[in-house]
Amino acid sequence: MAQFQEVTQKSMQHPKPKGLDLQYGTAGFRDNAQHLDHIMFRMGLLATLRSKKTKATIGVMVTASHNPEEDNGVKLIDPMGEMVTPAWEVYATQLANAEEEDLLTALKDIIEREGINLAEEANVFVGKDTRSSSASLSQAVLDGVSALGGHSKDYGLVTTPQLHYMVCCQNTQGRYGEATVEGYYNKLSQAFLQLTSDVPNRTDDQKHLVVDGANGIGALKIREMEGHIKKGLQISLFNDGTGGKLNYQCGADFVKVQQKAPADIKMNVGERCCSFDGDADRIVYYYSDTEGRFHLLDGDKIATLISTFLKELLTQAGLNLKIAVVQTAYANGSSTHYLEDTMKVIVRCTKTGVKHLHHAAQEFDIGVYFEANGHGTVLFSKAAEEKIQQLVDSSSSDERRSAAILLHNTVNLINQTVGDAISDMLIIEAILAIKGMTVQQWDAIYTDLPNRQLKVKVSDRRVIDTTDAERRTVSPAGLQGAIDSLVKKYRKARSFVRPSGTEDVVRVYAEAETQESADALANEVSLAVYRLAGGVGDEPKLLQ
Ligand code: G16
Repeated sequence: MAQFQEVTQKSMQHPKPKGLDLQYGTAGFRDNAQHLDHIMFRMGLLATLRSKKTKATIGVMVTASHNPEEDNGVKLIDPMGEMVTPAWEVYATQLANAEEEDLLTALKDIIEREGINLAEEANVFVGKDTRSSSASLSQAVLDGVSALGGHSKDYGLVTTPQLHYMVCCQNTQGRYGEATVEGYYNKLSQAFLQLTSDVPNRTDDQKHLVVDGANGIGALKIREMEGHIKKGLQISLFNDGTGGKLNYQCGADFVKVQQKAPADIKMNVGERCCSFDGDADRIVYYYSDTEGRFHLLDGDKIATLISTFLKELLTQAGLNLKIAVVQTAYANGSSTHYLEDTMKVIVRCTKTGVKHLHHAAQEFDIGVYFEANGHGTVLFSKAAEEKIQQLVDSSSSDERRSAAILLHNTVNLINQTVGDAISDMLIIEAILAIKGMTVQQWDAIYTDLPNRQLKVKVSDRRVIDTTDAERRTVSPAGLQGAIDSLVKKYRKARSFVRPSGTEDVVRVYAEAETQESADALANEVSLAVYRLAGGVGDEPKLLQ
């Protein structure tokens, strides 16, 4: 077939280095950008097949998110704007790793197994982040799409959540919104301004927010959006990409893991600050107190703030909807206790990776999901949205209807397709404004258990296998026993390890009653990983 000839020919311009084997990770392929040209071409092919199969538009985002500038990666987006279904992750890996001479066989295998009609139309939306490698890699995706006769639309520089949003808008024929960047700004800013318009006497200080753009795409997009929201929010933007390096000493991952403010940011005492990550799908908040101590408000605190707000509104609106919070093993123990014991909401724990949390959140009328690293959003079931809308349209008592209007605007402000730093920032700002709450009051809802995250280099991180939503290891032999004994040494302690799906490291998490204990436990568990799971290089250094 002519299409297959075209694939073979174009593939020669994007050759696979022989023997290179890459795995589909937590959120797609991610590696040094120099290894990814063939992967991008092939993901263009795969997205085209997925589009033919689903008869819908598919998205391909070129980004390595929180990773350093020299890395890159690709995220595939399914019709409703969610991450691609896990069954197709397997195809992605097969296609990515087929040697050049086996590429057509791998392609035909997917076509046959999925019963794809090649005559079907295909549409693929493509976006990219600001990395220097992203331009040529996104061209490779476009080449893959055209090789199989698909149509593509290149959105150029967009945040990951913006591309998820476009895909959803397109496949819902505009019901979710207009599939343009301007449409995204209009939808979110209108909802934000409506939510905050009735809040009396907000001072300029209360409207002010310091934003760390991680020197990435989020900085560009917040600049574009600023004009739409300035009546309700005044932003001081740092790490806007004009000087510093992407994600270097800045960004949500740096702030969360290092538990300190980004370099090159001006933070006054008590001032609300937030950091995006490299593709603006994560956000964390922070401030420093009068003693100069740094306070982090991570994904757990964000989930608590949002779920408390929604629960109160549901009560005021008299709506009986089931609300749950979905977390991962990284969730601070204090947050889980607070949500379950004080807030009385259902809490679920899944494996790391937004796709897992998203799926679990879909089981509830309202599913609030957040990873501690600041990646998360809220999902509203169709029934929940309808009940809210009915109340907005009704002539029920003022209090019930006012609560329903707030809920309605909240639904419009949230990007339900995936975690979105811009949308999350606006919902947090709106909630703080409506509740007249300072960042310190938000922080005081519960106190985090001190915690520490470390990374350990091993020769093959796949030797670590986990179970129970990654809270326990099943291999290598002896590791879980060693962790259990170490945890027993400390009060209120917990620790787990898991192989990262975005970096070539094993991640170690520990929490305990004091910071000294959390640090010591993290150190000791790192050493156990190093010794039992094939550590490379020097033994992990002890934290001082
Ligand atoms: C991606 C995923 C997140 C995950 C993070 C770290 O985020 O979307 O769900 O928490 O990687 O994953 P891991 O611990 O497996 O490296 P991002 O923002 O980097 O795309």
